[in-house]
Amino acid sequence: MDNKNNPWKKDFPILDQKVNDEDLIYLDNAATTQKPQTVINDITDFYTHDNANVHRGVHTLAERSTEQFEQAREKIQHFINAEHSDEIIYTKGTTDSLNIIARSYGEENIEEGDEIVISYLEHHSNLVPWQQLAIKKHATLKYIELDNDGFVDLDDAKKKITDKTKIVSIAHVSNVLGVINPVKEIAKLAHQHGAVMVVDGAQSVPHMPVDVQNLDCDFLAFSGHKMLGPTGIGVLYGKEELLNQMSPVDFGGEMINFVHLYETDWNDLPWKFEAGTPNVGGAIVLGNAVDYLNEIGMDKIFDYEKKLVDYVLPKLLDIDGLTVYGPHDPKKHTSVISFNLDNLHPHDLATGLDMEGVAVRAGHHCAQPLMKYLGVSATARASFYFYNTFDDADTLVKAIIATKEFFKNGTI
Ligand code: 7TS
Repeated sequence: MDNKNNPWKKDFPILDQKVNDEDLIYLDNAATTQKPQTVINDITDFYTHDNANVHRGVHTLAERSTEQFEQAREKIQHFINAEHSDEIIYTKGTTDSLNIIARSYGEENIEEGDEIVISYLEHHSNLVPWQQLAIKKHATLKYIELDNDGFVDLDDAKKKITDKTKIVSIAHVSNVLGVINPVKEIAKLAHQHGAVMVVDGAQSVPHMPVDVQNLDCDFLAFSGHKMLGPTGIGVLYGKEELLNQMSPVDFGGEMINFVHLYETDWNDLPWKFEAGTPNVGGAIVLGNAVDYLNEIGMDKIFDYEKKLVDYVLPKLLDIDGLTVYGPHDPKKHTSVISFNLDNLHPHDLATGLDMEGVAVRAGHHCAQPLMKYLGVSATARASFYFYNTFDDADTLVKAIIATKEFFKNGTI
């Protein structure tokens, strides 16, 4: 499929530009995705016609914005197949969502000697909150090993999750290795031992159908900006029964039912967890981004990205001196692909690619323990989305080869 046959690329105006005199090829979608014109227009439309604070005015604009804000919540509910709309809490993003779980459920349920189980491939935002909770509560933080392909290893999960385990928290899709972890099976294990299952969906929800009832996870965290929406808006899904038992972590307006002089009654879900003026425009526009994704269909997005990986991964593996991390079988690899070129720092590789117009990320990808586990200090990473074409994949391969040639006599 060439650029002309990808029906979606043209919807993203930012992609139609030159970088260093070359066509921009944006392959940093795991960091953040670009926005289609319709979503960009929705931001302007909201602030041009409907902007008002929510849940507190009887005037027409306040009613309009409140209605759209709550409609967006229902769109997100259906998108991840949550049972109730009050299980969808607006947050700032995945990091915020995970911190809320740690500060509320974690603080209330973890005691000395309890275990929290994560894995070696977690993003810092699904690691540091649990690490700090474990330190504070004198609990034990345990790491599940990865198998040879980089998947969270189920056999090791069976050993690490015990009757002392209270919380298990795992990335659905790794932002470095591109693996889809067996979170449904791990949730089952967690539940057999009476623990709750948290899924970090930052890299899965934008790319594949995610059904929280099917996964039977207790919590799911994800970010709007990685799925065509604006920055500063994200979602915390939690099972209603658990959220109802949990205390809010932020206090102020919106999250109260009645404030007495010396005590306060909390508001109902989901507002109990949404103190202060929320990101009204962000939430509404995220709902519109969900509409755009639904119009294509998440199955179709997943299948298209699979075809891109089928096409590009063997070509990358063929480049002499290039090490690709994660599975080498394209069927096991999602569209996040990390690699290193022999004798070249990944920052130099990424700078070389930028000279060819190709945007990739280089660094530790907020996963320093994983870098240590892999025995590297950093990697370069190309991450595709459905608006990337097979031509983009070819350009990446050519640009890596060109960069290799450029640096062949060393970097100094
Ligand atoms: N979890 C995973 C698996 C992620 O990939 C990220 C962001 C986060 C959590 C945090 O999301 P945030 O929206 O709250 O920042 N990952 C990346 C990345 O790979 N490059 O930049 C951000």
